[in-house]
Amino acid sequence: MAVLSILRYPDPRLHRVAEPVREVDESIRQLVRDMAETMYEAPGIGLAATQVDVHLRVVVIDVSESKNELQVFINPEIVASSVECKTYEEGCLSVPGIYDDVERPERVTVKALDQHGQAFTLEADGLLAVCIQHEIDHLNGRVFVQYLSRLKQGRIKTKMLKAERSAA
Ligand code: QAP
Ligand code: CO
Repeated sequence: MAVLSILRYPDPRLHRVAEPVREVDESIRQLVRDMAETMYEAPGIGLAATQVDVHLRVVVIDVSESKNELQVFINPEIVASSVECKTYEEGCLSVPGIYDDVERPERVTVKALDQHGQAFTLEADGLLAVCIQHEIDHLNGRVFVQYLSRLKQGRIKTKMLKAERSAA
């Protein structure tokens, strides 16, 4: 197991579109274990492979209070979304310290493979629904700040670049 380093916005690699996993093999299971360890260590509730500079369609999520309910989504696809939307204050491990409101469908049905290559379908609402949509966006090269105004995006970019410089 290993804690992987997380790309920080505005790193251009966060905008790459991830490739589907062809076969869920031991190397994918190793990636899932490393991503889970990275997410728990952060700590966070969701992480997409894109954020650790692996451009494959793999997501890990744990929205439980006890942090022992890992959910793995390989090649996730949203097959249905509710018309009703809900606003949630989102954050992101790739944009530390920044939280803002994003509106998304309130419920989604997601189809994916688990770490054994077994297909499953899940209906999600609440925080899990927000998290799944946020993480699938990462696989498509989209970071939540892109839902905010241009003005806010610019301010966030400047703030992140300054923080990066003072950390170096
Ligand atoms: C995505 O985000 C998410 O700024 C997962 O300093 C967020 O785990 C989905 C984190 C909200 C739904 C709602 C953020 C940790 C963690 C920070 C995360 C920070 C430290 C974010
Ligand atoms: Co994120």
